[in-house]
Amino acid sequence: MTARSVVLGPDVSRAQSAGHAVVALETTIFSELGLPRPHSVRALSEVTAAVVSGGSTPALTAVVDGEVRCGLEAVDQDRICGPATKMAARDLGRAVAQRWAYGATTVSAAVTVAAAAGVEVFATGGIGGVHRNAAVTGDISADLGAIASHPVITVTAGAKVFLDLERTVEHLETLGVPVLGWHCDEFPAFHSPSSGVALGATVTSAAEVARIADAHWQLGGGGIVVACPIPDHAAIDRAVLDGWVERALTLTGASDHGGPDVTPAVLSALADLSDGRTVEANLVLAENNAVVAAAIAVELASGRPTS
Ligand code: PSU
Ligand code: MN
Repeated sequence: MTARSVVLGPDVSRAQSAGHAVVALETTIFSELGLPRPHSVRALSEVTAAVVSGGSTPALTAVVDGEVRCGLEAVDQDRICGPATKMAARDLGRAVAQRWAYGATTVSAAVTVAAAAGVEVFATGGIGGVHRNAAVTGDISADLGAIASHPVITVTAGAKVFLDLERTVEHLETLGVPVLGWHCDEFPAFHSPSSGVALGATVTSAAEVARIADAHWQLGGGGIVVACPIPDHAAIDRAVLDGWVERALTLTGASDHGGPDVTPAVLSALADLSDGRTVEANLVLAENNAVVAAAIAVELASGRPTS
């Protein structure tokens, strides 16, 4: 995909010509597939505001009326927070050719769009990964391969605890993706800061991430993951979380099958079982990731020549 096949929003276009920082965002999290209303509306405003207060321009990614967009300033909130068709990277071409009215990006689609638009930093809540039953179902999120293929930094609160986090980290290693722990040396478990899965790579500043990314890309490297634990005040106790996860996996039948419906179904079951606590945690971690992503984008932009 060439840059011309992505339509830039006005703010994103202005920021890019001025050499200012831009942070790409996925839109599945803000749709009915990611968070229930009114939480989705709050998440959308808090995450975009966090990017702005971090000195960067938010670039929401989606397909709108058959066009791949990077920057949805002109698209109304109802559309972004409404029902959506979930798009992985492989669905982008079909969404354009079939002129979908609205397609929400998952991580794999968002990093693809970001790379095509020349945006180097991307923030999400949590990436997809290797599902616990992958040995049976073969369900490994397309997020991992897409992250590996594009020179974009993905800032994420690890991956959801209902995945196999050890195999997710192993798979990222196989694909050659550096996974940098943000002030931590363990892969975070989304709603909970620690998973017990060691990373062996810790970073403590946005400038350090920017230096690593520049060196990685000069050598032809692809994507980088910055793994950012949920702030303590919103973290959920691991034993409590594990109980909800077991029940959510059973209730949704997720142990027996894979596919794109699994992640939204399990997230929704977790929200019900936890009486909304997982949703609250999701909001806090998504906003925190946006703050970290903005700081990294500002560092990268400061080292780039302006056009
Ligand atoms: N994490 C969330 N909410 C979400 C997702 C992740 O808290 O909605 C979405 C992201 O868009 C991610 C996708 O890219 O789920 C992964 O889906 P799958 O496991 O089907 O690849
Ligand atoms: Mn899947």
